[in-house]
Amino acid sequence: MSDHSATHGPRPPTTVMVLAALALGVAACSASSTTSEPPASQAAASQTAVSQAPSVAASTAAGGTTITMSGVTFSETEITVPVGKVTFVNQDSVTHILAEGENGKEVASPRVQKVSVAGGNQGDMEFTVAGDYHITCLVHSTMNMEVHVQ
Ligand SMILES: [Cu+2]
Repeated sequence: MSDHSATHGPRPPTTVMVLAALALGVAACSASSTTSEPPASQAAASQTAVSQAPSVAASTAAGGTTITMSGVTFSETEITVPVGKVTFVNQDSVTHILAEGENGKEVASPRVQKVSVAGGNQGDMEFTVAGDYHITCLVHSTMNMEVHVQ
């Protein structure tokens, strides 16, 4: 008879090491290099479109750019516009809440006031400072676009 030595030793806990590495990777993703101080108390009055009748032909809004939201998607993923307002036309039946941010989350110090646009309505975002903006919908995190203001 041969000698059956013990071959069932404890296995090394490799999964624990992988998890630790993942945690370190996540923690290293916080980069904060912006030192700008936005005038937060400036955009308080933007509800001026109450008295206007709902005009469907919004593609030629005077002095502005129009983005259409349909099928829970922006009509453009990236636009370049002058300083001023951008009009968002909601052709969906659901409300879209537009804000500066990404993936459904507003940035900590937004430079543009968020706007809630009910289904079938339209709303404006006022871009008063040149720069690059990520715009997202606080209701639908998959709605993301970029606005380059110059
Ligand atoms: Cu939305």
